[in-house]
Amino acid sequence: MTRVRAVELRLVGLPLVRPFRTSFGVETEKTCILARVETDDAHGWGECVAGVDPGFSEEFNAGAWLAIAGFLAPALLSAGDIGSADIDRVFSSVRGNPMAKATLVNAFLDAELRAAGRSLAEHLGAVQDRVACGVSVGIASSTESLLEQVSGYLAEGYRRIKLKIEPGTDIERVRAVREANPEILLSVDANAAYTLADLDVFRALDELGLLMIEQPLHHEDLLDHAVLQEQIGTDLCLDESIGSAALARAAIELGACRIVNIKQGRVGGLDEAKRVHDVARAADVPVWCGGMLETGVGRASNLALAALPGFTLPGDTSASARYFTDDLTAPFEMAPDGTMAVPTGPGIGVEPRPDRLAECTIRLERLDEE
Ligand code: NPG
Repeated sequence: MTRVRAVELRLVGLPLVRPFRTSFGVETEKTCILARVETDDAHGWGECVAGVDPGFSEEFNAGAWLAIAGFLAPALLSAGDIGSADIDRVFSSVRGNPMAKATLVNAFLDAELRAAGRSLAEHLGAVQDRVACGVSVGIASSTESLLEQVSGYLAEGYRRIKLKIEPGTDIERVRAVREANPEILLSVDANAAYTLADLDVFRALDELGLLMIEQPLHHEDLLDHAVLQEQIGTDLCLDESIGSAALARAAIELGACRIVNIKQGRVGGLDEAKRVHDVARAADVPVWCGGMLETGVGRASNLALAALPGFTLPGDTSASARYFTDDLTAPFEMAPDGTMAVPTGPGIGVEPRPDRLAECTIRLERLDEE
């Protein structure tokens, strides 16, 4: 049990090595909120996975900042002596806002684990010390450029290629990648850009030996996903639809997916992510760790999560160099066999480098105990 004395919020911006285009927009810079929580015993870091605009989810940086500074941080600062198991109760007066909540939930957990000298991986129940890495390839300007990017990533050792698709930029592109690489683990991610009226597209994709089709339909359409899953052989995977362990249970029981993408930031933090893992595992549904172009702070948490036993598919846990020329932390590197080491130090096991952090900071606000 410990007391939170201060919460420091920053907005940081890091240029991406190449623009990342999805069916909902293009990003050229990673801009996110980082929180540093100070307790009586230690400090801890949390990264918010919200983006600049509400394209992927309802949450976005400016809104998440208000939710944290206006409600969540004050609740934490006035909570008295607490442990990470109490955080759901401390935040119970704020509905939704899982990305904003995850920022502080994870930062508090990091501080608690640092104080206890325990790693996040150990806390979550990790069973591996290295995890298999995949890479997510944004919508390219041409098929040639896509093929070139894919070959580059395969040469680096990535074990699974995920292609972003959108209506009109799908079957032909995916087929070209499959024909050039008949044996690789290949998946596609639509970020909810289709409807059941696009059944022909899914039937065509179904012929391409894909590992999964991720989030084809609107995030609220669990029933339509179940209908689609019945029509095709390829496993559906859900991402945006899985906002909590309860939703994971509903999606699995409805037959809306056969694979779950777990993003700790999307479900309200690391402990809820573990509960999503447990629900899926109990139903024999494989999971993998999604990514949100995180800096080293979020990446460290993702790697610990991806080391749990149910994570049997390669995650979007790519090397720092896939995103940034200079990460906030020491760079995460992938071995030529396509695996990355799970951090072993206390808490998330990494720390932003002060000089790089200062360089990337756009906005800073400190909230102290009253
Ligand atoms: O490697 O971190 C990564 C990116 C993986 O494709 C990826 N993320 O829809 O899952 C997604 C997508 C994303 C990125 C979504 C950023 C929202 C923001």
